[in-house]
Amino acid sequence: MSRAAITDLYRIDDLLSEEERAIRDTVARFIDKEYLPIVGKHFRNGTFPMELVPQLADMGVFGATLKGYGCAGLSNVAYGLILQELERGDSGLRSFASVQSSLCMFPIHAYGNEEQKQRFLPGMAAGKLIGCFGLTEPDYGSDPGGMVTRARKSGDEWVLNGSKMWITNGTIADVAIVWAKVDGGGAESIKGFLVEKGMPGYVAKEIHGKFSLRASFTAELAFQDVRVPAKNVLPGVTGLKGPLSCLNKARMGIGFAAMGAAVACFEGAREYALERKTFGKPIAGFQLTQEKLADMLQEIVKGQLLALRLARLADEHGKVSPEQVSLCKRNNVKVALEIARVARSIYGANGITDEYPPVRHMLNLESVYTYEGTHEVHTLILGKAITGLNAFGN
Ligand code: TGC
Ligand code: FAD
Repeated sequence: MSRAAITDLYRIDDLLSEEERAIRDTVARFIDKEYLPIVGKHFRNGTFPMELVPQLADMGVFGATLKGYGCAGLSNVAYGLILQELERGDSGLRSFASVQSSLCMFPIHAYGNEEQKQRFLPGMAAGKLIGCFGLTEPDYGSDPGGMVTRARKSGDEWVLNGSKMWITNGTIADVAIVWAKVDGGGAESIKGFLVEKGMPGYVAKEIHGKFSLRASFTAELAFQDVRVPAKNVLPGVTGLKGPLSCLNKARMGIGFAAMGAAVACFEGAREYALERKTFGKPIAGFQLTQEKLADMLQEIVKGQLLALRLARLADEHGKVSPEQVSLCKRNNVKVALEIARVARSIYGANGITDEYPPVRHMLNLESVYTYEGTHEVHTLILGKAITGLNAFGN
């Protein structure tokens, strides 16, 4: 059986439309030709290949599911397949696209006024304007409702004070969507502010020392009396449901994306196992290695079906429930992380180097396990849906 036929043992390909397959294959070719040859260098150096952004834009990656404003208007399935291929390259590349599309363009499209949409979306779709999403704070990650970033009304402006932590693309963003509580209110008062690069009092500082998501920029954002014009507030949403609705989109994409990392690890490990010989025969011929490969493939097939079903539900019904999203993100990231670890073991000592992909994916997936809602947060979202009891806090 060919490599592709083995990975797609259940012919999931047959469940996709021609358009979905075409966009996936276009992105896959881009990853193989343009990205895989350079990803190791970027991971080692802690950099991101900005020169590839125009090509990503040309393929319709940014704001892929949105309609109008230069966006491709694709299905959720097509978007998921794009993210799967990007993460087959590296989580850093996929994160760039998720943040730009689901976390920045989506809220402007869903909650912005016409002037904001015209001002930001076409440039973002073209990759000429980069966005970032500021929800997490140094002391409030899993519980964003506790955020202390505040905005106070002053004439026709808002005065923003506070900080955000672990913000993907923070140092390169032209616009940051910053979620803040207004006028001394609680979580129900949270609003989204479009904070633009260069606004006095706004500083983005790169976070160094990461062992994960190295081929991605991650920043701390600080706001000291930043005067944000009223025209830069998203008028269409108030409360925690604003940022959380963006997360639904991004988490659904991560369900597909994690399977991309898993496929890269599985295919690489299979190839390596067929070539590497010990005790006079390929390690792929040992039953223990075969069990590892069988477990990996089994979880990939299940995870891909899960992601596909979730996105189809979203396409057919216009929305999915948070617990449907949580189940997919929770399962697929966990199994992808296990697959990356097992793949790493098949490579033996070679597996700990950056010459082969599994340890890079393994390290990245540690972040994916934590961001977009930690594994534990998704457990509790499901727990609440199953029992009706809230196990989050008091
Ligand atoms: P709770 O009382 O449950 O809800 C508050 C309000 O929000 C509504 N809501 C949702 N709306 C839309 N989608 C969802 N998934 C929603 N979940 C809740 C809810 O109906 C309510 O609305 P209303 O109108 O009644 O006020 O809120 P809580 O404070 O108990 O928190 C719930 C919890 C823990 C599930 C939530 O806060 C959570 O998901 N925490 C995790 C935070 C998180 O995921 N942060 C991610 C930051 S961004 C990121 O990581 C980007 S990584 C880069 C990349 O993607 O590549
Ligand atoms: P904490 O909330 O402090 O959690 C620590 C541990 O406690 C976790 O294991 C958690 O599951 C557990 N825990 C917490 N509460 C409970 C509970 N009630 N019950 C059981 N266990 C619990 N954020 C953004 O806003 N924008 C971004 O662009 C962004 N990009 C990121 C990029 C990277 C590389 C990383 C690593 C993070 C990024 N984040 C971003 C932040 C990310 O969303 C948070 O790290 C995540 O939400 C968890 O918050 P925390 O790190 O503060 O952990």
